[in-house]
Amino acid sequence: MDLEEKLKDGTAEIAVIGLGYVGMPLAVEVARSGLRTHGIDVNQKIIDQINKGLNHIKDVDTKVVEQLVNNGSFSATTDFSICEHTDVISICVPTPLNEYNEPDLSYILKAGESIAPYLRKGHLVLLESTTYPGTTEEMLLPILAKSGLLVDKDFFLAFSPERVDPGNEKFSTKNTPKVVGGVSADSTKKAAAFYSRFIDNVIPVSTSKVAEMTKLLENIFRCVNIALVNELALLCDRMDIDVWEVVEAASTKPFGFMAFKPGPGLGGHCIPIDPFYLSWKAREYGFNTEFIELAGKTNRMMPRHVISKVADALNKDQKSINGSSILLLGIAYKKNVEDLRESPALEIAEMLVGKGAVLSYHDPHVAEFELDGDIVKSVELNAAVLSKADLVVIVTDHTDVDYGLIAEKAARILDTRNIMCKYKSEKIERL
Ligand code: SAJ
Repeated sequence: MDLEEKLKDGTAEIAVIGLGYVGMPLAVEVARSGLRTHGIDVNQKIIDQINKGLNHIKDVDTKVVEQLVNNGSFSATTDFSICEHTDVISICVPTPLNEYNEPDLSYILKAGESIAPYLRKGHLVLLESTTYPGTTEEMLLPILAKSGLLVDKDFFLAFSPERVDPGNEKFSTKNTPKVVGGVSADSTKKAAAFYSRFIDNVIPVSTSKVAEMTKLLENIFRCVNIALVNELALLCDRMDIDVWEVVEAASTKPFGFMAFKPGPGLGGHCIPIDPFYLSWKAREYGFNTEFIELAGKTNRMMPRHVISKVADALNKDQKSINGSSILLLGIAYKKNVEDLRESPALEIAEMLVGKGAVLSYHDPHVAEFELDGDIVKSVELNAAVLSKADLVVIVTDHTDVDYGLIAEKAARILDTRNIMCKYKSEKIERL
């Protein structure tokens, strides 16, 4: 039977490679739609946890994982040979930058090499990892073709960008529209049929390159607009204009404007990284992506700007950073997540310690982290801790924090997220 028929009668089996913040929600949604799903990951600990019905991804409901594992719809393994018994293989592995700030496709290529020996007639292979246009067709397809099978004749291949927003309670894998573009029309059709089984709205596009570029536009749009408002924050600081009030006022425009907020810098493993996949590829075409480079430079300036604001705030109390006790509020890269990757708070912490601050932090989502080789643990947020601090620096605006207590007990506050906008007090400084 061909894939569409197996999808219709629910006998299709799916492999999801990479069980992180993209692969795990995807695998759970596929299994919930009634298709037998096999998670594949190189991390044996994750595999063992899942097979006990446990879950390591915050945005996934552990009860659902337990149910799916118990009823046999979902299981995990490190063994790629399971691909031989599946009809669809989805690759959701990381696409980081290497130490030269260049794309590191090693995880994608390794996944392709691991699949190729088990590729068989009728297989649909999907790449979901954010990457530069051309990766699916120019890098992954040749590896799969080593099997001797031919695309379209034997197997199908498409790219479909993930659109997972960590911590977003409104949009999940199921109700977020899904763009899909194949290396051929038939591949697009097969991929659209697969996703339509468990995603409400599937958007086919003409090629895998269009789908790859679509994702990059989405993330570059965010990176550039965040940089724009960060640059404005730097200028407003000099002009003594309240940038938060400016953004709020501009947000009243009912059309043609989308609000972004200044912040302490750009974190996460997508927005600071994905744009440089395109700027790297563009050089192959003799093209400089100026907006991306400038946005990167501006966003990278923000942690240092926070340090200068810390010095200004302490100065008001005739104090220096050196020797002052500073409490960082939030260390994760954005609110209500536990992820530290590329978090600007890490750079801010390092710089403050480097300048002699006596640093502590509170983050309800991050119990500890490594700072200059030492493990630092999150302190409890209470009156004693707050009154001991010369300055409280809000770096991540987690929802589950008692900002009233901070307003009452802290001697001075630097709020880099404007989360304390409703508290009017001389002791609250902002970006
Ligand atoms: N940030 C600002 N100002 C803003 C918005 C964000 O400073 O106005 C900062 C955040 O604090 C964070 C960084 O930018 O440090 C990135 O935040 P983000 O929410 O844009 O990025 P991610 O990586 O958590 O999630 C994004 C998704 N976000 C949204 O669409 C809202 C989406 O772009 C992608 O689906 C996802 O990255 C991905 O995997 O590419």
